[in-house]
Amino acid sequence: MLRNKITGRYLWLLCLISLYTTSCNQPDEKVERPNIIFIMTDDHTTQAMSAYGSVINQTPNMDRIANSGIRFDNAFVTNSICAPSRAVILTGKFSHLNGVINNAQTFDGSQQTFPKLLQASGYQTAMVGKWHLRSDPTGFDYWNILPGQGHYYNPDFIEMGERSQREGYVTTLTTDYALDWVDKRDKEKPFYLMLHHKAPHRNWMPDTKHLNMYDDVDIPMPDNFFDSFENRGTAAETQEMSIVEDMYEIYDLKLMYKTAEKNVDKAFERIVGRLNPEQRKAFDEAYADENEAFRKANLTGEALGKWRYQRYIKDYLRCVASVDDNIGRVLDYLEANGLRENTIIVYTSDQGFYLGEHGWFDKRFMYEESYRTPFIVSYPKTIDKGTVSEALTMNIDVAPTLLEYAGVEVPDDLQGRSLKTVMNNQGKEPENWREATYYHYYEYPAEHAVKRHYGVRTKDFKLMHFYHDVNEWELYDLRNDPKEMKNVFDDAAYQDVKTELLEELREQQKLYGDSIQSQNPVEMLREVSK
Ligand code: SGN
Ligand code: CA
Repeated sequence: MLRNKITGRYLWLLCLISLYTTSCNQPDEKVERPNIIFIMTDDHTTQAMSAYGSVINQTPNMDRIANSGIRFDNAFVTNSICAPSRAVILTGKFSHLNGVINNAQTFDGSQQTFPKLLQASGYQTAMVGKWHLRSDPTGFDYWNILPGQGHYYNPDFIEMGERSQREGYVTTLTTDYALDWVDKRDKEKPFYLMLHHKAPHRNWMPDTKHLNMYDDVDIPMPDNFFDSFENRGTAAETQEMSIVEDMYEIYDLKLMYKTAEKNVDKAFERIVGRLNPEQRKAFDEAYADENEAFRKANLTGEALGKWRYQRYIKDYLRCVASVDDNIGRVLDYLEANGLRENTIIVYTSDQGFYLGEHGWFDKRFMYEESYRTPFIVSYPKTIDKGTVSEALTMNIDVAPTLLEYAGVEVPDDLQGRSLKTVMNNQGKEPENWREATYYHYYEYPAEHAVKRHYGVRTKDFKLMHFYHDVNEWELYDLRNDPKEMKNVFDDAAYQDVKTELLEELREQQKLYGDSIQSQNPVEMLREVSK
């Protein structure tokens, strides 16, 4: 009897406690919140992903993510360059508001970011790999980052403020550290992990195990590789990102032996100086025969262009292969530990990249290849397998999307829109979805000489304005000219489209609070350092 009374009271107390915790803890702890892994590469573009129909390589592990979830075919960045893209993702705000308009600026880590909001709501948070925002990461329980651009071989890492050199290949090490953290986490709480790879950023140094991949094949070349830039503006013509003219023979193309005795490129020497003797031997041997044959062949003109393209693209794809292998390790880990079902996995890049289109490497332009970014998401619990979405999205949407999935209120000042409805509804856009995306690039004068520009893109057209030391407009009909080879801004047949897009541009600038004047002229004049 007495025993029953005590049990009764105890149960009543338990009920009270549980009622209290349910109403006080936001969000409702009874609902299991998803884990989130946000994987981002540096300069990986959709043309080199089989999930997006690549004709030059296979990425089977990235396909595992896409096939088990959703692929966004119209995912764009707001400013196609590294640090700005990262700041946009963290804050959900355009560059002119988050303070990082180019790679030279330091991210103010005291501002609101979505990892901070996740952390405050009870998530364990970690950031591993390339960070590139100059200030230390904030909002993470654990961080282990590459200083600046980081190195491919035996890179330094800064782990919670302590810098040391690690032995190994950067993509594998970054994955190792990320998985170690996931493994050691508090298993009672959901986690959020940012896993940021350096690869496949310039100067494309493959892991030793991939050095001979693609040795015996010819990678197809884009048909506009030898572009004459007719019917385009000054900016496309005066850029310095040509594979033929602007790539360094030693640093980029690994022609170590061409001028080895007299003129070894100093930057490259410093980088290969990090390799241990075994790595160095594998590296040197991998290129030796081809370099020798190249030296004897004395190629010129188109033949030289083709050779340079093959050397570039193969190294780029070899770096991608390592990313893909390591994504496979992450997926295997999640599957082996029963975490696949309740983990949202995002795979994206800080922007797209040119793989020889227009004869280019690098990014920065609002032209399709560097404007579009890969964006695939898997969350088996609510996203149907094999979904494809045409919805126009931007990287400002990452923050609100992940906050909403985590059950955290999305602050009003975020400029992006949550993609949760799109994802949970077979990729379909709600009726009031945006009809255009907005872009603004500022880093000029700077490396690669891509002029400042801003613009809007609808599903069918793109309008761009290049400014600062030029004043030129470009308009492309993406339905009939998807490779953007002909500017139709002054074409009489497009006058109505032009008027509409100019109006759209004004609306977008109003919506996001941007204008050419929003830049800080003093900051703009600072030399952009590497
Ligand atoms: C380095 C590269 C550039 C590249 C920028 C920005 N040059 O400066 O080719 O555009 O990074 O890249 S290098 O000689 O140092 O390799 S970003 O992805 O970090 O924005
Ligand atoms: Ca980048």
